[in-house]
Amino acid sequence: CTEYGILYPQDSETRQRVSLDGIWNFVQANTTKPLDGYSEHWYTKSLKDLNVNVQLMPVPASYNDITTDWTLRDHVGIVWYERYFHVPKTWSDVGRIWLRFGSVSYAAQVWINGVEVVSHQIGHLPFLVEISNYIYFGKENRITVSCDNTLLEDTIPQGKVHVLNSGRLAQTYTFDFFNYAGIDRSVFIYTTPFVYIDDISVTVESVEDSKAVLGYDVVYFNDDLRNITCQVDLIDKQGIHVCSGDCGKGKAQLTIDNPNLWWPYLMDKNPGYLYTFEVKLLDQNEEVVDIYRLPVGIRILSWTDKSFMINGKQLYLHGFGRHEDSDIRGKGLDLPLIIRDHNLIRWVGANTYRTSHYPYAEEIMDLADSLGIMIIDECPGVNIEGYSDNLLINHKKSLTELIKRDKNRPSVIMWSAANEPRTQYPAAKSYFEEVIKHIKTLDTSRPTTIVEAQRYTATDASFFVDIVSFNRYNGWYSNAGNLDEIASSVIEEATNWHNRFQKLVIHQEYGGDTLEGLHFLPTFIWSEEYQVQLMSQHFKAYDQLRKEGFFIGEFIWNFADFKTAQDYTRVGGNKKGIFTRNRQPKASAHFLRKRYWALAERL
Ligand code: GCB
Repeated sequence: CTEYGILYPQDSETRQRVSLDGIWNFVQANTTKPLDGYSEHWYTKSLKDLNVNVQLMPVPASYNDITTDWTLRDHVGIVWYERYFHVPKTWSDVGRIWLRFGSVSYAAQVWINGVEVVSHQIGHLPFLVEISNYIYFGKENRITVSCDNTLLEDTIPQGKVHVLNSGRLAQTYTFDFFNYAGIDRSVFIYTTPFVYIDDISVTVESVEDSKAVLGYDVVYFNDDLRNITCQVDLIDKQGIHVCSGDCGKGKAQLTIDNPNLWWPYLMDKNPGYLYTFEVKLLDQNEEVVDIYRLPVGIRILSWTDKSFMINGKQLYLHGFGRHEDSDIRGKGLDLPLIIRDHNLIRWVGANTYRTSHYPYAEEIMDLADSLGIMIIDECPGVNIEGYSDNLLINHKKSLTELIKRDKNRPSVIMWSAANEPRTQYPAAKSYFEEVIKHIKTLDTSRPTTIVEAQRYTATDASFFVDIVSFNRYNGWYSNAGNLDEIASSVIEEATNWHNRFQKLVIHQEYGGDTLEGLHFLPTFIWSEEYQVQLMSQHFKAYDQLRKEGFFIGEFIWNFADFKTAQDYTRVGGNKKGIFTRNRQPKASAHFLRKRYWALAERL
């Protein structure tokens, strides 16, 4: 399915969508024969007609925390999902019918009425397929999905599977967040006409002297060889037409006078200004054959080794690393949660976050676009090690799919190729040279980064990126309890990263676990007081570093507490959040709020 564009399904005059979200049938299978479901061809019949335990499972959601059964929470291997649906009769002659998953973690295989239609690997990324030829009209359809959460040495991310003495499989991985799995984002079926808009790319070529130039490229399919013209119209927030152009014949441009620029939150009274980029296919009679409306923001990024600018204005990034994570639904898309999160992000005064450590749901990215929150967009390459050709292929694939999905988003200001890869090994150098080169073949309008955990002397990977990022937990993993060592260590390390690589530098992760309600005077680790003190020592360092110009960002780890694998270093999960897992503030959230709002006033 990688040959297709991956535009989000949309209702319009020419398109209709039906959600397949809801309660599905679900079976936990064995990973090998018998009862893995493949050898028994479970996709050819209803799961309910099999002699297996069929459970109810919500979609979207991770399946792990829905039941009371720890063997499902810790399951390794295959599970099966199934549901039935009807298609409106009117769809029999509208054109094409598509099936699109926002993501299935980790690998999926999909059947419609017993016929395999698509398979996909790598979680957190959408995939689609045309299913027109497999759909019944006037009778029920069955969709069956097998989902495999196994992580191996060449999957992105990597993991290892062990056989325990009991014969049960156990998955291990080196990252700490819980390996949630399942159909964790929305599923749609939708229509397009036969002749349809497949992909749209919009870039901002220049913004100067009250003029902006947009570059664009529209790909459409016209296999019935009708005489089609393609037209784009830019429409502002008030619905006023701004300008038009032709499309479908390769790259073209639009010039906009006095554009309303897209500004980040707190840099303008109206952050996140979005135009509508309306693409139309018209037949000889000027009738609309297909129409797609893409929100676009006009903003341009530029950078040197001393500054990072948006629309010519200096940026200082202040925010968090986050996770898609919450009680019960795991990494499942949850609209109340994502709105609450973005209310909290604005309450704290953050202007940026990193989608640590994988691409977030498109509905989340839409919020960032429209609220003016900047995003460091990370692919699922977390803790990469054991560099192999297959791993590189999968890593590049994850970036291709991520960039295809997010290329038009004004909120995305940087691509993160990896978090904490083991860059101390010699093979890492050529591997990451390739990875960064690959990103540059897909997009040169945004800077790249690799979030490093090695010492600046131990890695060469950051020579290939535009912006150097490092994670360091002073006062926690190093020098726990020694608050007075923090400021000087941070200043020294950030300066050394800059001196070695001659690039902009961001401190992407710092922090300490904090149990809500635990208090100690004088301050002691794990208490709310300690988290605040640890932050204030970092702020001293950042205020000093900012004077140097090269230091452009501070990110506390983490926005909220999150679930981890079972481990004696984690009491009920990772507690480095400034918010609890159910999104209430710790003392640190109030403290961070003072700083972030003050930073915004200084910009
Ligand atoms: C890190 C990782 C992050 C962990 C964090 C921690 O360096 O990048 O994924 O959650 O440390 O709290 O250990």
